Amino acid sequence: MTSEESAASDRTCSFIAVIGAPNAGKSTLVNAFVGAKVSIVTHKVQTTRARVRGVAIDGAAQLVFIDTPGIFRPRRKLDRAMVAAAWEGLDGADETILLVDATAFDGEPKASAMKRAREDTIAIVKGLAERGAPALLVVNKVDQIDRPRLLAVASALNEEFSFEETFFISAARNDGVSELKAFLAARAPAGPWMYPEDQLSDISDRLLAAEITREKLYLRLHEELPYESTVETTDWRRTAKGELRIEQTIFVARDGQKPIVLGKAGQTIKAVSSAAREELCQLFGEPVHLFVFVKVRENWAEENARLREIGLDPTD
Ligand SMILES: Nc1nc2c(ncn2[C@@H]2O[C@H](COP(=O)(O)OP(=O)(O)OP(=O)(O)O)[C@@H](O)[C@H]2O)c(=O)[nH]1
Ligand SMILES: [Mg+2]
Repeated sequence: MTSEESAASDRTCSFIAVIGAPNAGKSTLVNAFVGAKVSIVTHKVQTTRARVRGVAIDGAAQLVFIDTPGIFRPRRKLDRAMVAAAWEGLDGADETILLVDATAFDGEPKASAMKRAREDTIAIVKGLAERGAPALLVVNKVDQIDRPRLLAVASALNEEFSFEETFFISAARNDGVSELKAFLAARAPAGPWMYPEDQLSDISDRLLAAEITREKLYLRLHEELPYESTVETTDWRRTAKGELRIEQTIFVARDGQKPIVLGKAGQTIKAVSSAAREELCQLFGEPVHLFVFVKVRENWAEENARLREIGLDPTD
């Protein structure tokens, strides 16, 4: 046996599903594990819409993290497909992490968003109990709350479900993430690596490019508008000079939303596309020509083709 073959035979590989209520910090955590941005992050709930795999290596272990959409009470076909995608993330996973935003459990809920995050989390814990699957409790955003209150959050949740272990982290500050990663690596089952060593995610460049534009859009739009919009990469080619040229379309649900996305004298769309272009240039390491259009498509959130385009499986 060559040394390379013996190294390969020692390898372990683990699939780790990361679930939780919207805005818990799941995508931030998966990015922190991978050490690169594979999934977009915003302060708004329901940012992630489909499952994204992020791949990290820790010694002999390859850890495949499955970032999932937040689990909440769904309304539209889009929402139902998102929640289904999150629960399906558990299928075939070796580990399940329930990520909880500690701030949502701190004291009496002050805002309706906190109340919703709590209710969503408790519903997920019940869902885990029904499945009878083991899970790890990871309490996030420890930078926001002091230790005794964090312990109270963890013990309250452990009363609802007997988690295998409890961890306290700050995904955004990369605090406690490497310890959690080492724990997962130590438990990874023996087996070959599922992805080539240099692959960081399973998302296509076309989809990642659309997601980056959606992130910039989410950061600029207010209230319901982000949830009522979607972004697709509609064209991807090399110019005669060999430069990367990308066309994207933002779909909104109503006529009145188009002028908001465009902004006064096109300022909003210009700011969105220039922020997206800048990030795409960095990501691909070359200049990118990006053209972003806006279209009204009333029922896009009910259309199978739109959902498939963003990596979802419309089940009904
Ligand atoms: N203070 C603090 N904020 C955090 C931490 N981790 C994530 N956040 C913030 O929480 C917000 C939500 O983060 P995301 O990673 O998008 O959360 P998510 O769970 O993927 O959200 P959905 O995709 O909408 O379900 C962002 O504003 C993050 O910057 C943390 O450790 N501390
Ligand atoms: Mg997310």
